[in-house]
Amino acid sequence: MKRKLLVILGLLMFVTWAYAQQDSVTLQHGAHRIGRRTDADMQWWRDYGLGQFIHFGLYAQLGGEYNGEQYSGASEWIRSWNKLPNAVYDSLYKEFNPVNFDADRWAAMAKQMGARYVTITTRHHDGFCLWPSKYSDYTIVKSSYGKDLIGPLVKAYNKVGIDVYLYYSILDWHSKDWRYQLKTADDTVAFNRFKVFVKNQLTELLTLYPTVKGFWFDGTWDKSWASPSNAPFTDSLEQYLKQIRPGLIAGGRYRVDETGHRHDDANGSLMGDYAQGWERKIPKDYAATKGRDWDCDMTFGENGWGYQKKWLGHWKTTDELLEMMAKCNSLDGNFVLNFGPKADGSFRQEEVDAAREIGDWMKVNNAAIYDTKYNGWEKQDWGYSTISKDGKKAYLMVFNVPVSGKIKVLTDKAQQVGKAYMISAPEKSLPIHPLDYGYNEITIPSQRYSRPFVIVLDIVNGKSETRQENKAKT
Ligand code: FHN
Repeated sequence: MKRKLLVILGLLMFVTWAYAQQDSVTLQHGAHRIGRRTDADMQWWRDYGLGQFIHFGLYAQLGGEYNGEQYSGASEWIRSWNKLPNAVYDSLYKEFNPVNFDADRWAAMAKQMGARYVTITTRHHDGFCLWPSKYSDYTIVKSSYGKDLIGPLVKAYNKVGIDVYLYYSILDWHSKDWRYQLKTADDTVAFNRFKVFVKNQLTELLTLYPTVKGFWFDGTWDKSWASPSNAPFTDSLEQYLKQIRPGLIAGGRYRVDETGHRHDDANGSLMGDYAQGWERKIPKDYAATKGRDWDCDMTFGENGWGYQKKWLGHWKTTDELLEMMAKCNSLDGNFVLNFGPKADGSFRQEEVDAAREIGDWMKVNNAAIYDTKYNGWEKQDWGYSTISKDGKKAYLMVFNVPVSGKIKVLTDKAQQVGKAYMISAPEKSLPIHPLDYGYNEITIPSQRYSRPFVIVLDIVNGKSETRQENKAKT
């Protein structure tokens, strides 16, 4: 009997072991960390709340049009349009001359908007470099402008306290060595040269601009880059970049593991420091974020990142953008709004206006966005909430006020609400009426609201009080 039991136990252990083996793949080039980074650089990244994205390049000269025709794709993709000869596009640099580029003005606009970091395209898919790269002859120094744009930008943004990240496309339509797919031995030889070029350029960027905080990689979906055989290179490149710049923050979009998985390795762990998959979309709930660091980059239009002469289709209003920012932050992500400057280096008026309006809102309400985190509440009808890192203040970003003028707020069981007030009038407490099941009814000052607003709840930790008459034993 005892022997039988031992055999069964042994069998059970074997099945459990075999199941566990099946569940996890042994990877040399998968994620090297499970879960979030815990260092100060990453903590600072996590606290940004709001960022600015800038897509600037030769595509701005066309603004989504060629020969009087409108390109229906994203304007920065126009080089791939079969109605536009490559040679025409590749000559645009000769006229590229952003005479109205004023780094201090760009930085001032971002600062006023409340952005704490910026990501700028150093080289988009068209291959044109906005900095004087010694590894390419297709750079801004060869244009009519004739000088570096990234350096002054980094300096100006840093001067006003904004961190700079560099967008870098691995995909390069201009390079003779870049391949979408490696079909022949020659392709492999050429692509190997391309990889050296990428490494050189990334090293060069970190060397030329030592205050840069990290990279936002793009274009890594190609069969060449995403091939399992590229796993050792992408892995060692990330490690190399982090050696030359300790604390560097690299998005999770560019590595591939030896099984061909991108973003997440074959075991479902994120390769990189934050998830880069939330492009023009926002996770529907906290579970969808998998508890990771992430940011969402968002366009004003439905798609299109570079300058577009005609704003066709739907373009987001300031209130819509504020709501997206609130939602992202309530789910522990940063919100990054994209701008597409015109070829002369100025911004279109709609973008300037939106930046100013967002900034006006941020001036009053930024405590709900900066240095806050996911507060564990379920989504509620009135809007979105965040909580301060010490857990003492919950911020309710109210987008919907019911006709009753009262909102019902469901807090966590362990959170007792001490006081509620409008962020703009902290001295005036709002009436709170505790309800059963953890709800508090808060009366909103009766007035016409032209923008969403923030209510602060002072949180007193402890069990929430339930009124005696409600303690029925049901
Ligand atoms: O193809 C690009 C696109 O042009 C733009 O740069 C965006 C920004 O997130 N990234 C790529 C698409 O994922």
